[in-house]
Amino acid sequence: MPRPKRIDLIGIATASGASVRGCGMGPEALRVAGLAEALIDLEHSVADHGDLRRPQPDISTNPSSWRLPDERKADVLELAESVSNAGYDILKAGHFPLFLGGDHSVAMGTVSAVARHCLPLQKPVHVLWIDAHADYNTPETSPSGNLHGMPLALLCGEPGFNEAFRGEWLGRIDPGNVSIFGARSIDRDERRLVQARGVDVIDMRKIDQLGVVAAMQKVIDKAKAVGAHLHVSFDVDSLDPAIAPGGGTLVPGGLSYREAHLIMEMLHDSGIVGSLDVVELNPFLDHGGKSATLMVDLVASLFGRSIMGEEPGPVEFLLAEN
Ligand code: 4U7
Ligand code: MN
Ligand code: MN
Ligand code: MN
Repeated sequence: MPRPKRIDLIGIATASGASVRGCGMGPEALRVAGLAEALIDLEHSVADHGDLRRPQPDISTNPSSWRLPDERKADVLELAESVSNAGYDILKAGHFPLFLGGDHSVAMGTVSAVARHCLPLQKPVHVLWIDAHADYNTPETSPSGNLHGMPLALLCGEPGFNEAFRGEWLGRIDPGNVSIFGARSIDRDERRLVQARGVDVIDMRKIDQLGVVAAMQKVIDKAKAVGAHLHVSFDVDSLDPAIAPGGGTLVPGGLSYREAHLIMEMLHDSGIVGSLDVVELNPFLDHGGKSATLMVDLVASLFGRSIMGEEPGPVEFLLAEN
């Protein structure tokens, strides 16, 4: 039986990296859907730090629309810095940080926190990016200018980000230690970049062909082989829109209900997940809390909830059967 964890929740209530507003309400929707209660029910202890302070109000220079991406950049960077510092403190205290987004630009801060924490410990960091998108655009390749499509490129040290993006808060990861899981929408120049850097992209076709168990087991084995801290960044749009309509950048053909639960169960059994983001949940677009409730159930699976209340045999055994 794995030991109970001390899990620290921290909300980053922002949509500044996205073109669609509403995911700033994500942290509260996850709380209302019973996130802390689900974790406590699994015998973990939970501390909720509340939401980090928003740097600026959501006012637009053009009252009829959301502000332009450039006008939102300062918010994204201020938040990235405070997320990185808050996450670093949680990790240093030996707790498990559970970051509640917010749009996916918040991962500039969350992954930085993990990278900064692990660097002096000489512990490699593996990032598992569960997403319909690759989020590997740079300001030069991005078709939209939205920063939620760029966090991995920044974290992997891609050129094209100006000095505004640098600072003590920024941690670095190796693109060879990134696995993108569930992708089905990658922009042309973005695809060239991930290919050139050797990022491991487990797209939906691979998942369909290999099966989700073999596909996820490869990621876990790769991270385990180097003794990595596994950071999981879960974008709600990785899920099929039919089961998770609460997102601003939905793409058909996503992970099914059972596939998503199974990968979370496998991640739990791996014992190597050290931090988690739940991002891009948009309660304004959700249908009656459906996506928020599903996300809470998926997080519960990652923290040990199982149908029979016990661990099944190792997944290696299931694979060895034929
Ligand atoms: B998300 C996009 F062009 N690639 O860069 C972009 F398709 O965090 C979408 O994964 C990015 O939801 C989606 O704007 C970011 C677009
Ligand atoms: Mn994303
Ligand atoms: Mn996405
Ligand atoms: Mn999105």
